[in-house]
Amino acid sequence: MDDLKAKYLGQIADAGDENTLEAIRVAAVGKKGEVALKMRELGKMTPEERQVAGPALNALKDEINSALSAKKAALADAALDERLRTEWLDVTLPTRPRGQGSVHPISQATEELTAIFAELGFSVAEGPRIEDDWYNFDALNIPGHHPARAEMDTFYMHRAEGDNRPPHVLRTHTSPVQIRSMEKQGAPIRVICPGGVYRADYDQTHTPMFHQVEGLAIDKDISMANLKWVLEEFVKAFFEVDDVELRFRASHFPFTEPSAEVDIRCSWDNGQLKIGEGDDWMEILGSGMVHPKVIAAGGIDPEVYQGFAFGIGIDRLAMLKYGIPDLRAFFDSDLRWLRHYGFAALDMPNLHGGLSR
Ligand code: 2NL
Repeated sequence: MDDLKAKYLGQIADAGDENTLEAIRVAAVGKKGEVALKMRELGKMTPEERQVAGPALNALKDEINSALSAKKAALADAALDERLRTEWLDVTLPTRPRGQGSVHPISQATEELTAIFAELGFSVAEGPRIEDDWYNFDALNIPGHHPARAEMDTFYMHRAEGDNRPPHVLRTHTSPVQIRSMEKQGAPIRVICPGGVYRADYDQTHTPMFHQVEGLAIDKDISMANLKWVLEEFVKAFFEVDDVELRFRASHFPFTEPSAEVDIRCSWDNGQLKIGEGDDWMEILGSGMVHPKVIAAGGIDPEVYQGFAFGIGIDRLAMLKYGIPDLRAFFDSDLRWLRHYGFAALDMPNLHGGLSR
């Protein structure tokens, strides 16, 4: 038995790959392997001999099996080490200017508006796209029975069988990120939250995933006047015009009171959009003073602090600014479209260098 043990442990130690290891396993501890043959001889032994040989054979079998699995793990480790050594990528290398990739208009618009709000003192916050219903709804003053929940065409995610907690949702707006920012940072706070959001809706003007930027400013004396100025500065900078006129129309959102939808003065001549002049009005965003319940949900005292918030669709902003007619093409990954509407990489928008060159 000592010979058997020495032979097989030696072979296992020398094995260089999994196939060899499997062959050793079959020969040693397989159904017709050497250990099994020895076990068959137990029947011919005296009870006294059997009492010694039986446990010894079982111990041998165990020992060979654990040597096999240890070696198997070591081979897998070595294979992984080898892959990590050979399959690597230096992500710090400069890109090769092959003229292939381009920056998607949504990324471009996001970079541009981030640069504008940065100059206005807003930082950027991001958060999870899979949310629980407290952050997506309750904290925003949208209770369970509220029609807004149904109107939002929410994507719900099933819990595991037997888990009766409310389902997770794909966020329907980026407001949850602002609730999380309030919780984390407290007041005063000025953030924008750009990112992808989800609603079960698909037609000419709706895609099930789209992009939104929401803004939030909370401090001790914030009013609608501050909101109006910030939005005017934003619209002027984003559309690169010297003057704009905004029109605030009373509206309703559960998370703001009062609420206003905001239109900009514009003209559409021969399909050509001009911002800041003309006799038309175009709705571009929703806004209002943050509801005291929402401020409290963010862990801030609404008796001391108040603020404004707004929400803008990034995809539509990009369509308007860059003259892109069809929303759905945004998400087709058509290379010809991307080459046509895409922007040069490494050409980061900023206010002194110009936003979109
Ligand atoms: C729209 C409306 C809006 C907000 C979003 C917001 C977020 C917090 C608190 C209060 Cl944490 N409000 N966001 C406010 C008003 C309007 O979006 O139609 N967007 C396209």
